[in-house]
Amino acid sequence: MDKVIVTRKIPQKFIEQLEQSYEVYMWDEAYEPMPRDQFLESIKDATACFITLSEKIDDTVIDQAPNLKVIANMAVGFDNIDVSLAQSRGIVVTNTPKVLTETTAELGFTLMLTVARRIVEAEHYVQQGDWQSWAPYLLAGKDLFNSKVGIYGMGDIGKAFARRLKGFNTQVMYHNRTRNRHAEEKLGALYVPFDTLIEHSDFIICTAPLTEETRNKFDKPVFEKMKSDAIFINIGRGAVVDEKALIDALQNKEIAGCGLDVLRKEPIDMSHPLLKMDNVVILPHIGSASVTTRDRMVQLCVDNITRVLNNQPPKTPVQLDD
Ligand code: 8YV
Repeated sequence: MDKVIVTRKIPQKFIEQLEQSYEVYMWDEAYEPMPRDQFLESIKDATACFITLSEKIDDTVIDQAPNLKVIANMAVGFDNIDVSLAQSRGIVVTNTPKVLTETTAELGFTLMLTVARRIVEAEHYVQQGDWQSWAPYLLAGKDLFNSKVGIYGMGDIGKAFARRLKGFNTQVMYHNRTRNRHAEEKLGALYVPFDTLIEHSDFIICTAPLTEETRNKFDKPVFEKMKSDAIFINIGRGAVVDEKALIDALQNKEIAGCGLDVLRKEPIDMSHPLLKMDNVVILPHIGSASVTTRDRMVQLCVDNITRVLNNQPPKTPVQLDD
C-alpha cells in the first residue's frame, strides 16, 4: 500500500479521503512542524508527501526517499523545494496556485491600509488608556486615495491587488519580469522600470516569489531611492528584502513605514529590531489564512497526491521556467 506523509495536522475529513486508498502518517501537533529527524525517518518508505513551507526539500530528503512519487506543497510558492533535483529523480512537485489568490490579495490590502492609517498604534493607544482628549493631528496617517501605488510582481496576486485598487482612485504602476497585458489593459496598471516604481510610488507592494532574481531585491540603494513618506508592504517572501537595509531605512526616515506578512526567518525572533518600531506591522505569514481558502489548498494537495498515485497528471504541477 502506498504511504502518504502529512507533515502538518489537517482536518480529519481530508485524512479520511487519503485513508480510503493509502496508509497515512500525519504529524499530530497543530502548531509545530514535524521535527526534521522524524520527517527524514518517515519519508524513507513514503510514496507521497504533503508538506508546507516549514519543510525544506533538499538532497538529504530526496536521497532518503527512493519511493517518492509526489511532493504536494501547501503553498503557491515553492522556494522551500529543490524542484529541479526532485524532477530529475522523477518526482512530481505540485503547489496551490489560484485558490489562494483573492485571500492573499485581501490580506495585502488590509496590511497596507493598517499601516497607512496607523490602526495598530491607534488600537494600542485606546487599550493603554492614552485616549484622554482629541487632537487635530492625533494619529494622522496617509491617504490611499489619489496616491501612486507600485506593485512589484504582477502575477495572479498582483493582479487581484490591482483590481482592488480600482475603487480607490489611485495611479497604479507595476514592475514584473514580463509585461502583463491584462493588467495594463483591464486594470489600468502602467508598466514601469523598477527604478521608476520605487522612486515614484507612495505605496510599494511586493508580491514576488523568491527566486535568484528577486533575492535581496529590496536592498539599501533601493530603500534610499524611495520617497521619504513611502510605505512598503511585503506579502511575497521575506528573503526578497534585505532586512538590515529596511531597518536602516526606517530608522533614518528614508521611508515612512512598512507592513510585512513574510520575514527572512519565520517565526521572527522576539529581539528583532522591527518589533520595536511603531510604524511597522508584522503578521505571522497569514496571507492565505481564511478557513475557506485553507480548505481549498488542502483539498488541492490531496487531489494532486491522489492523481499522481493513480498515474494521472496532477491538477497543478510546478513547472520551472527554462
Ligand atoms: C502558505 C504562502 O500558506 O502559498 C504561499 O506561497 O506563502 C502561503 O499561502 C504558506 O506558505 C504555508 O505553506
